[in-house]
Amino acid sequence: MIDKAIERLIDTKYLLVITGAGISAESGIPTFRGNDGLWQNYRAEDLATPWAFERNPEVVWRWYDWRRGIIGRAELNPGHLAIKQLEGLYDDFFLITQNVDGLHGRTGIKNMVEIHGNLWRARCTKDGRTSMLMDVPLKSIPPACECGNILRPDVVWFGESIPSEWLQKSYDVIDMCDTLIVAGTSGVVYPVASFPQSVKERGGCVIEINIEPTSISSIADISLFGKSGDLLPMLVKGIRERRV
Ligand code: BJW
Repeated sequence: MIDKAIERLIDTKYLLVITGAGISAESGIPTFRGNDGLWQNYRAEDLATPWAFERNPEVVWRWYDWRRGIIGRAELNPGHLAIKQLEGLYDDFFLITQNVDGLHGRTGIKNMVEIHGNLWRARCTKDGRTSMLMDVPLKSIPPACECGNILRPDVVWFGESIPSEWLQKSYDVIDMCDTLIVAGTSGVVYPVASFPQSVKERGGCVIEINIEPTSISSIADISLFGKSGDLLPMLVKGIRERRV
């Protein structure tokens, strides 16, 4: 299967990569739906909502502070680095990440959208101004904007719309790509969960990388089961060796 994937990648002109929490798991960052995603008996899905924030902004901010602590200490793993190397192997390349951890950005990757936002950024609940919040732990919770109103994490919660600019960019690259690698996502959160199907409908090839079958596996042309930190570097090595 890996050979088939490498062959396809050698013939690829425009490569699109979509990543989820699994890509950062080998950096020690809990996935969203894994058991390690639990925090003080809360499920991640119950905290990543505007309703949870409205009810109790302090609890939600403490959860983000806990995650920022883990992420701040985390190192990039071979999967992140391989994706940066893939960017260098294609004239046309784009990454859509659902992760808010900012780790892809740390590799220096340029052609990317963080479609669910970034937890190092905060947004004013009143005027929408964004600012970076790099302190861990935060000095005050919930943190306040210069204007005095409270800040929220600049991420996309359930029931909220993806900013239209990011969504449009995603649809543009889906139209243009001929191969999609989708790595480390359970593929249950929309609209991103629908992107592999959209690529297929436009005649593109879908290569899935995950430690286990997901809802994407049934439509994937090639499924590679294993850790993204092992498989992605193997793909990079194979492309480099066999490209003429
Ligand atoms: C490894 C590994 C290793 C482990 N190597 N692999 C259409 C149908 C039905 C519902 C909807 C729909 N359209 C919209 C909705 C509602 C909702 C939705 O999708 N609900 C579903 C759950 C049913 N979507 C939305 O609300 C979106 N908004 C929207 O569409 O607005 C318009 C609208 C609203 C309402 C109704 C209709 C239209 C917004 C979604 C925003 C999601 N935000 C979050 C939180 C971000 C902030 C934060 O992180 O704090 O984004 S939710 C959470 O899930 C987070 C993630 O980015 C996202 C995806 O999770 P991911 O990355 O897949 O993680 P896991 O944990 O699920 O999976 C990890 C995978 O890695 C697993 O498969 C492992 O096996 C694997 N793995 N180690 C490789 N080493």
